[in-house]
Amino acid sequence: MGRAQRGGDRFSARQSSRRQSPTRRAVQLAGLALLVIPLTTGCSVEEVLRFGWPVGITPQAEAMRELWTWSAVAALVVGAVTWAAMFWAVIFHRKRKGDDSVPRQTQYNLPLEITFTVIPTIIVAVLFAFTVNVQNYVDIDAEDPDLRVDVTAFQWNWEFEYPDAPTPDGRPVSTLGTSETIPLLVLPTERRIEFSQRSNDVIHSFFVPEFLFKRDVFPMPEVNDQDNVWQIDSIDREGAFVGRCAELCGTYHAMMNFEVRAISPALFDQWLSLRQQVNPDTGAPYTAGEALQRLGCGQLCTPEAYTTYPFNTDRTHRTASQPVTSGS
Ligand SMILES: [Cu+2]
Repeated sequence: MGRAQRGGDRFSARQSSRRQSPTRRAVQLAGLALLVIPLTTGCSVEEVLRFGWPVGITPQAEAMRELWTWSAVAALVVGAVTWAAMFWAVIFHRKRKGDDSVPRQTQYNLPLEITFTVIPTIIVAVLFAFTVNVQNYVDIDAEDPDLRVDVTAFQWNWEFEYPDAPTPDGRPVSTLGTSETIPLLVLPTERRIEFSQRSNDVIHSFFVPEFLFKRDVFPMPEVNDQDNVWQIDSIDREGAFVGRCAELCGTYHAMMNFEVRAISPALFDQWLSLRQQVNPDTGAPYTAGEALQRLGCGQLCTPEAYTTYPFNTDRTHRTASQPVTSGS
């Protein structure tokens, strides 16, 4: 083989690699974007895999988040395979100029049709099994929870009662929200808590975004055949978390908020026992805020809610975003 011919071969090889370059460049760019976008937006892998969900604070929330993450990953994998097949057909099997022949027809290919039916059925069955598993865990009603809380919803506020903690007058410890105060739902971390909920009027919905869970609050749940009791294994992080009504229930629905205050079990026991005693300054049992203030555990024991604010019932009030101070 002469030197001139070898040079010619190298030239045509370079030419053909140049001809492939647009596709190759597109693939390289897509790969680079996949690497660079998560790195430059400062998102951690964990944050990316949450796909926008809040960070849950209960084991149930974490189980639901994992189900969501892996369902989304499975959907992305199926999506990538589908997009690849689509673009492969669009790019490499497109109609060429001057070629009017009909492409090879592949319909009624029985093995292919069976494969295309069986694979999605398996995907749906697997997703279904994982979903049922997590749902059963979220719906679990174990015997003897560490704490029981009765939740009552009404237009447009909440009452939280601790039925196993009576006050001197024999009624259970209760926290009632008003137009001026956001009710504080004080709960211990590291304990199994059972909520029983009912409504005094229309349908509401108990929703704490960090629980990644909400349940409709029905009037007369027994008559309406509703499972109104649910549990969480524990709250895994101390903090203040906003709670909301998630069912459109009338004029002030949007303002029907409360605040979960998750404190350590030892502090919670002190708080609950204070609430069963009379506050010498007022002559009445300690309110949720007074008892917290007495504990003095920094911001967590602030007597008023700070994740949301009370609503203003003055119908001529026109500044929606302005917080209203309680003055009490
Ligand atoms: Cu409501």
